[in-house]
Amino acid sequence: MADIYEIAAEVKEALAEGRAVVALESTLVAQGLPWPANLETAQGAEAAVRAAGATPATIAVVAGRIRVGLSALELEHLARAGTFLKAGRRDLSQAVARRLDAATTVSATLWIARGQGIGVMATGGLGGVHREAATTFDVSNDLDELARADGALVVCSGIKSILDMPATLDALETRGVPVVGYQTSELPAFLTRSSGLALEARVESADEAAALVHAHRALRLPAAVILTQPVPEADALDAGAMDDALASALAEARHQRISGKAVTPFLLDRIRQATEGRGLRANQALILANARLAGDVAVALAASED
Ligand code: PSU
Ligand code: MN
Repeated sequence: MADIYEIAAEVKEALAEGRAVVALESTLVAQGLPWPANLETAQGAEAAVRAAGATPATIAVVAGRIRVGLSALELEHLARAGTFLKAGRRDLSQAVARRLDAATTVSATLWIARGQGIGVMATGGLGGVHREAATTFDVSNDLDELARADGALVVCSGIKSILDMPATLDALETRGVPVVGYQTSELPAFLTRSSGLALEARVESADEAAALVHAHRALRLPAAVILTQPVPEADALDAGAMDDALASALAEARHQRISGKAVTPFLLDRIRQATEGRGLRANQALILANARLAGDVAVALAASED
């Protein structure tokens, strides 16, 4: 079973030399965004990590091998094929045993990254408590993995606003996961900038973020640290458009009895259609900005952990 993992040469080298590496998840490529915007975004996220001076490691399962860092051709295959399963942490064993192709969610990506000594990852919006979780029990596996990620840093634009944001914020508190605003005192709301929910921690710079993560690690606290920045202003969806699109998407999901892990991709797709591409632009822009910020903090962390 030694060859379950395949680590890209540049990632291996960067890790061996103690240089900054940023893990990128692949569910947003395979399930979260449509072709060809998904490939553009995946390439753009890698470029943003490089521009910060860090090495990107996009994580996915290809024919049952866990890949940390994909070639340009493999990245294109992931984006184009349309056949990759969506794998949370619990789906990894089956993907490996049956030699499947699978994209990894935040929970699976975090697990794999940490196993390789990669302590920083970027995504779009976190999974969390769904709006009807009181009856469906639909709570993303992301939350449990975030609770036990040993000081990994996850950079995002808050919790996907298709979810119950206040409940998710509370669930993160229960699990001891710090949620830190990057130049904001409010939880960003994924495609829109503000949720109206106050955050208790805030940093102004990548260096300050790195210092907070450093302290969290020195304390050996078991949870991840979430660093959250609002979608860039120019690309943000306005709150009214988002609310309307979301209300009809939720009604349709209920009507069609969409359940389990199909819920998130379904809702994102409907919102994109209802907002005529503005939702897509916002989603792409925030992913690129998060990759850049993750790169900046990873570089600052690598310097401080020398
Ligand atoms: N961010 C995006 N789009 C996405 C996701 C994040 O901009 O599609 C993915 C992440 O992989 C996250 C997953 O882990 O959605 C959550 O899915 P679920 O609610 O089924 O746990
Ligand atoms: Mn779910």
